[in-house]
Amino acid sequence: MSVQWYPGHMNKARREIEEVMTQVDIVIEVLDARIPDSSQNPMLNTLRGDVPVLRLLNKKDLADSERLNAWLTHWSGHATVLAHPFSTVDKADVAKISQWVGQMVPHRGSAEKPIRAMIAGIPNVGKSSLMNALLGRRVAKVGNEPAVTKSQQKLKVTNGFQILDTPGILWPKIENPDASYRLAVTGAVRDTAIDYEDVALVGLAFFMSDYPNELITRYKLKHLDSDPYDVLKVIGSKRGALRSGGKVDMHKAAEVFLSDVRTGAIGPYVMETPEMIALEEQRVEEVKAKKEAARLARLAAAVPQRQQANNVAYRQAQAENQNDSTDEKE
Ligand SMILES: Nc1nc2c(ncn2[C@@H]2O[C@H](COP(=O)(O)OP(=O)(O)OP(=O)(O)O)[C@@H](O)[C@H]2O)c(=O)[nH]1
Ligand SMILES: [Mg+2]
Repeated sequence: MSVQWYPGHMNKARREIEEVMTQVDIVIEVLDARIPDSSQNPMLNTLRGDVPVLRLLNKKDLADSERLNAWLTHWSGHATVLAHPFSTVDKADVAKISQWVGQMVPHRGSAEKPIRAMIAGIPNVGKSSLMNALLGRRVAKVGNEPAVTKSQQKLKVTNGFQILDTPGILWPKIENPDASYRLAVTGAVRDTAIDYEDVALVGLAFFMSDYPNELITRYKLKHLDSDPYDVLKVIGSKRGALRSGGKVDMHKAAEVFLSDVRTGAIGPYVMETPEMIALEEQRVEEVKAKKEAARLARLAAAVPQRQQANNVAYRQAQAENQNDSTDEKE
């Protein structure tokens, strides 16, 4: 099972990004620091081509800095990629953007040749918040849900620096099912496109294995059951997610838990490590290879069947021809 969400407005946004890419000097890709790999849009990477990218691992205030640093080390050494932990509410971070951008696009930055930067990324990562922070006023609508921005918006930060805000986009098929769930857990997928309980259980299983103490502290648990379903039930009962009759409302419990995860109420976390992603990618490749082998086997099996069918049809046609010539003689 996996989560997929690619509504029509994202396809349109993708086309518009493609159209303006040739007039862009740098892409500022806003990532979610809690999912450094899964929040990278492979489609954006393809559209970008050789255009340099500044990757901002935004919402660093919600992220576990140790795990985040492992990603920075993992990415270091790429000439066209610069990555920094970031927060749109950290004024010092925002002030560094023009320096980082200038470092990557040294040949521009004057009034005549301003640096043209495109802010892009998956939904709900803080692209519009970044635009507002850079301009020091509210020019773009911000909201704690995906797909708040629906069209592009270009503004001048200074005489030497222009930015373009774009709608958050995902891609038509998220191949790694685990990654698709992490995107849903952190809030990049619209709630109507997911099964709340499923997503909460995946999120809970992650916290149980990687951050059990934070979970115990947040929900004042005496111990941690081994089944996420049981843990979610306890969380629901402790947080008043009840139906009439006192039974736990699992949907409400899932809402409470996911809201805590998304706002960082449980504590800072990062859901993925480079090693884990490498393993998952290997698994995706294996599944793909198995599917391809099964497809080829089906094709191979179909050939003799088709040949047999052709032979029967040939014999029938021959028999009919013979009958016709016998009829003619008579
Ligand atoms: N904790 C935290 N929240 C942030 C940060 N930056 C942005 N946010 C929040 O993230 C949510 C999404 O912000 P937006 O700026 O609307 O995100 P977006 O990427 O433009 O979203 P779409 O337009 O829907 O693609 C809002 O609730 C912001 O307040 C940050 O550095 N830390
Ligand atoms: Mg936006």
